[in-house]
Amino acid sequence: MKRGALLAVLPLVFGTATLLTQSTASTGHTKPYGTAASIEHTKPYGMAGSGSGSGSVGTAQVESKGAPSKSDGDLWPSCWADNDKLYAANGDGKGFSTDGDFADIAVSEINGTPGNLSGATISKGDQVGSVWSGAGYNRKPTGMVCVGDTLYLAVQDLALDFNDVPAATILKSTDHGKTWTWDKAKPMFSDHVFTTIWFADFGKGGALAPDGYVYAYGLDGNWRDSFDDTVADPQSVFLARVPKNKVQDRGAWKFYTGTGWSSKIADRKPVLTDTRRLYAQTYGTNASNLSVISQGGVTYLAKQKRYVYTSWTEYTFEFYESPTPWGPWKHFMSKDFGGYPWSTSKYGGYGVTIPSKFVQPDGNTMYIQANVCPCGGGGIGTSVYNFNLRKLVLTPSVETPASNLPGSDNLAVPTTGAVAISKSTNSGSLALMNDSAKMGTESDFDDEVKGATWWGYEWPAPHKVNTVEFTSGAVSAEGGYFTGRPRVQVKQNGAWVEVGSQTVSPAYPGDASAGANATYTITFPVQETDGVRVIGLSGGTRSYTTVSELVVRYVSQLADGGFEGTGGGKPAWLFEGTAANGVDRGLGFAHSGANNGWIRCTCTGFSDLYQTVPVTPGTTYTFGSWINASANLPTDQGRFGVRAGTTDLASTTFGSGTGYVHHEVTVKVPADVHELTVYAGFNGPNLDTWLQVDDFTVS
Ligand SMILES: [Ca+2]
Ligand SMILES: [Ca+2]
Ligand SMILES: [Ca+2]
Repeated sequence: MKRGALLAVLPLVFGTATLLTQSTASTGHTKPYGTAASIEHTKPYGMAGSGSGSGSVGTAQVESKGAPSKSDGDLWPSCWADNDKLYAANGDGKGFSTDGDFADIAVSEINGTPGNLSGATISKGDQVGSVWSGAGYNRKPTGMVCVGDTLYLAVQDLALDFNDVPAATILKSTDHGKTWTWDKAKPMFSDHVFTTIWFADFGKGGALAPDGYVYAYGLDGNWRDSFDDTVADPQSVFLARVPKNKVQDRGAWKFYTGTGWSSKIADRKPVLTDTRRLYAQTYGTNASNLSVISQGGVTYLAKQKRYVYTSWTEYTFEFYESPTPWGPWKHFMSKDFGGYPWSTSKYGGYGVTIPSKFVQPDGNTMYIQANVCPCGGGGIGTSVYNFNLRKLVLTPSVETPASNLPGSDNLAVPTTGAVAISKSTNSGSLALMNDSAKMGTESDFDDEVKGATWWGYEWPAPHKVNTVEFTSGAVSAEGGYFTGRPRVQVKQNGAWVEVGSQTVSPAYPGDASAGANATYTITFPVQETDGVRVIGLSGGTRSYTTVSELVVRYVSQLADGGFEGTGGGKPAWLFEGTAANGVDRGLGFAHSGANNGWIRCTCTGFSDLYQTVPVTPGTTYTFGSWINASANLPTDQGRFGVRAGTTDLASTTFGSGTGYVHHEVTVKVPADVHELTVYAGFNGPNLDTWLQVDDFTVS
């Protein structure tokens, strides 16, 4: 379908009874789909209006678990020095010399590649920072940057209960991390302002830096959501920069003001604010109502010309991208590992970073470092308390128009580049969604008392789609089904939008009787999109849904041929001419079901309802419709037919009748024609004339 044609939308018209009859039975004013807006705010991509411009992230795939290294500790901010070694600092652990002593902070030198790492602890404890705030606080590493072979390390005071960050400073090493120097008289940052600091990672020695500055990101208050709200939860990221040879000179720092740079820290304005709250309520007793801006990292991906900020919450990774260090930052992924307990095959983590050293030559494949503390709520055996890497693949978006032709192909098979997405995944894998088998079950039970639940796909490039076949997994009283009806949304310019004129077959019961491993086919008007998902309210006493297969197709079909579709978006049927037009809903005028389309006027000229249908060249199709024409329609002035562009391929005429009459035409699609337009209308006799139409078919 041409997207331009969709602009000539036919608004859904309710309460048309007064036009067609004298009846006042106008029950159609209730918006049939008011739930759509109420769910919008829970969509994962909460940055409204964020476009997926060329070069932005198209799909993101992150492993549900990492690979351990022989090391001990957490946080691990790192940098890649000119000597080709990776340096990283850990909190509360021995570092890479696991036969050494425990330290509250340590620095290690790391060699090797993901899966084959080795290293040694080179400094620790009082060699690496001061505690400024007295008893009740620890020193924690939050950021590291290599300027050539000079290392800088940001160290903060963190309350022992992890809920307060009053001070931070920056250490320097010119001997590859063995010894560190800093002003021991006072911290560079205090009063909870800019006290969680990390640096933009510009690759080996900072070689990819755009200028002569070191860029430093900072949070106020705490390093993540303050569970006890001792201090404000961070919801904004601030940015500063300093000439790379003056990193420890606090007076040389300048803070981003939204339009420029100021020496006054009070002038700083956020480069990113995200006020979303995740896991507003959980069934368990673990942390809830989590803010999403946390101590992470920013890594520059030179091939993609993108900055990626890796944030996280207790249960999720929250990733953002930007073309510059100062924005605009756009949220592109919420990877939800579910509430606790986690398992050894699925866990998230904190202190999330992408070490530039392990960005692969393709520019898309990289590794995430994240940790899980045995002190946390992850559950027995789920501690990941070492330098731990998992693969992340960020595939840039491709903005070439969709070119797929109608057919029987499943557009969700992995070879199309489809990446499965969901609210969360209980097992850690979504592989069963597109393995062509409608058996087994995956659930998004995740301990959240959640509203929206979804299963879908994203592609790097747009596809035309008009059918989704959703097959459930296991069902119980706890969940496994949608309350109400699952609906289809598609991604447009990075935001999820509702699709109009959806029909579900068989009818979805909206409760547990929807059944296990049962397939529901949702059809809708052709959408050109780089993402599609089935979304709805999660059912059961533990509010989750299940899936065993989700197929996406672009097929030769009419959308909403019976006018029974739901959804607040663009309708399937378009209109041309001067007559009034709309849909009768529940007025008793339908040929079948509750609704029918209509046109009516006292006018001249041709008016019709029409729809463009994807077809295959050389194939023969039969189009049908049931039409009821009013008494004033002269013989042969009604017309039902099929055209290619403006060329009529086949049509049949009719005049007034005494009820619904079936009309049918058969056409063979000419070469190189991939869409036909089916229509029903009349030449107005300048007398009050109407058509009721229903049950369009194509076969
Ligand atoms: Ca809080
Ligand atoms: Ca499957
Ligand atoms: Ca109908």
